Amino acid sequence: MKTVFSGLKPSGDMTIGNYLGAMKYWPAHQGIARTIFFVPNAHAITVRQDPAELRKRTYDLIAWLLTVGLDPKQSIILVQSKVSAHAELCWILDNYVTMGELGRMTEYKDKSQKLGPTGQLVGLFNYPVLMAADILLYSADEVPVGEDQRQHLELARTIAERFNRLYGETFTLPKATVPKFGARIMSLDNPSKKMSKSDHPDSFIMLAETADSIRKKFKRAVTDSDNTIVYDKTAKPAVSNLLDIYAGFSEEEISDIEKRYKGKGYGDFKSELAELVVEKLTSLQSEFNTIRADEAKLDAVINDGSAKAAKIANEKLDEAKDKIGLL
Ligand code: ATP
Ligand code: LTN
Repeated sequence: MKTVFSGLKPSGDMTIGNYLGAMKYWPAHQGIARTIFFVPNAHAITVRQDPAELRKRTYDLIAWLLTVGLDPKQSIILVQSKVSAHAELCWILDNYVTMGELGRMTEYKDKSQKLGPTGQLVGLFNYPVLMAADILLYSADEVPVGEDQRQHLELARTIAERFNRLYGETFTLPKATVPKFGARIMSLDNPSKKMSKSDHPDSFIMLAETADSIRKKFKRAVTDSDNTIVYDKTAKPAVSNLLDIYAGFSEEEISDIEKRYKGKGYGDFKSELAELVVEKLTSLQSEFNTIRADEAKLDAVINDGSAKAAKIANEKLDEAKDKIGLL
């Protein structure tokens, strides 16, 4: 049975980009594969976080994972900071990757440029190695993520191959599985930038966004110059992004949506898109609110899942330590 593993970091409120590019696809793997999902909260501290907010968002995320259909009876659900093997394997793997390789990571280049010298923390630079440790500890075969994480997955694979070559078969080589549609939802006010939960509020729609705010944000979303609903990522990036969002929520083919809007303009399209998203998110939100209200139950999910995960992770960590001569 193959292992499917992925996670979302609690660095802001979940957006429809996180949902359409990643989370939405996770529950379908349950029952078919060994499924492990986690909250990489140690990754979130590579950018300054308010401690109370970080704690709250970690619970929010666990509640969202349950809301979209992950079942603690079928999947292992853990919080990264509860399993110390992640940090330990990260240190080991640090010695099998070069500064040059990490310096080429586009997410690091973008974030460090945006943050300036005081934000260029060692943890931010080392982020992809902790991510490799996360994945390799659980012998993940498939890691379902959005397009932006492909490069990090390739690095995890390179590190695993290098280690295996030196010490014999130790780590499973992971593969990114990126969805055909929705893998790169763009910002609503700038279709050349990916929608990101740590960006400014007009650029994204949160899963927790209110109905009024969803309507306002779609109304304000940038469009392209002619008034036609046609999917063309190069010539019409803004409308193509809105079509991706539409298709992601309605589960329709883009070509069917285009046909329905033939002869109609942006106004109709945007307001109907807003209503579709309002309907979907309102129903997810009501389920989320029920699940989120029971923090004791969330604690039980976290503790139980993290204990199960620690067993798997510690075994792999011990194997790696043994291979390189660490007692
Ligand atoms: P941050 O802004 O803090 O970097 P983020 O919004 O980019 O956060 P992550 O927690 O880094 O989100 O990503 C979680 C998952 O969501 C990953 O699999 C990532 O590829 C996916 N994802 C993030 N943004 C998008 C997007 N705009 N479109 C599609 N998938 C996305
Ligand atoms: N960097 C990832 C979050 C992440 C992750 C992982 C995803 C950290 N460790 C392991 C999959 C597997 C991101 O989505 N930005």
